[in-house]
Amino acid sequence: MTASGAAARAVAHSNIALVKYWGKLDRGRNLPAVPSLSLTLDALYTTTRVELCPGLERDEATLDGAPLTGPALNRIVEHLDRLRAIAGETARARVESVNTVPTAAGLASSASGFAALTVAGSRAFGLDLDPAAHSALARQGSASAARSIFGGWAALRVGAESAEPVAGTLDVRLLVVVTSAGPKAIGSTQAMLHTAATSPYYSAWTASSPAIFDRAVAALNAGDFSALGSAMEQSTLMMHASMFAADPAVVYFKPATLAVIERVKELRAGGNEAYFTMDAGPHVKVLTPRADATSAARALREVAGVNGVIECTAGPAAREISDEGRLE
Ligand code: 2P0
Repeated sequence: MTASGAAARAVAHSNIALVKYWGKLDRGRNLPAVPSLSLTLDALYTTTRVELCPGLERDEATLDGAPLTGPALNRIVEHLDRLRAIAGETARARVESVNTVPTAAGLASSASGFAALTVAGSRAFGLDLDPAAHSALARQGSASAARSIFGGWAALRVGAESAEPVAGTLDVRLLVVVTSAGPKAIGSTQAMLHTAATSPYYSAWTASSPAIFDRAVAALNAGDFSALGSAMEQSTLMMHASMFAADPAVVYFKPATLAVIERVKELRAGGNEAYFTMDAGPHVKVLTPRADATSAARALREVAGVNGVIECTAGPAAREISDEGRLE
């Protein structure tokens, strides 16, 4: 049994998939239908504190100071239930999370959130788990969170319980090009289930993804930035094509999204190595070698409809931190 009032705090960084996860092999266990390859980012992270409160009737959670309710709270309660089941605990918990970017900017990530909740929560419940076990637990909260347990490059293979680190020596920057604010029209979990259920292109997507993943990992191993970038663009366009063909279509593109993509292509034609990827939202993420990052960021800030560019480098693994001071 854990001592009453046990508390722990953890930080986990967001990650951006170069080769995308989109679709579930097993919905109940949340196992991915396609392999994904990601880079964990230094600048975007979530800090989470979990405190056990044995007198509490129900779990409570806040995000950036605001109480969570409804489906957002339920997802956290379900995750705490997983930890309680392993720990043999019954105590309810108070969860506080803070994101580095305002949640409303549309960049808040379930990846960093569930990775931080897993590391802080497992420790608060008295568990001493290794990264693979953290990753397997985080995956059940949100599959992309499995990758955020690891720093740098990480892969989550088809049907895998846990993500794994991937070696890579390329010195890259990831520019998060923020094109608009506001909540997304449809969340990624719902959108991927809808794509799988209605898009005739979904089977082509799942059939094609392993080869794109293999190309990307080989490019990373070889230090071939251009080959990595072109695999990255093919993965995101194929994922979005599967959504376009859903019924009704899922379209995250906005005019500014396309304007940024055009600018990336112009940069490339001008000798600046830059490649784009997009997730379940209108923002564009641009991968460049370190040497090209500053000029690319300057050019992308000038595109109409761009609100800002966040320059990121490879970030560290999720970790427990000292449970002291303000949550930030
Ligand atoms: C990814 N995305 O690989 C892909 C690319 C969005 C587009 O993982 O249902 O929140 O919780 O397992 O991880 C977003 O989906 O989905 C995501 P669930 P998740 O990063």
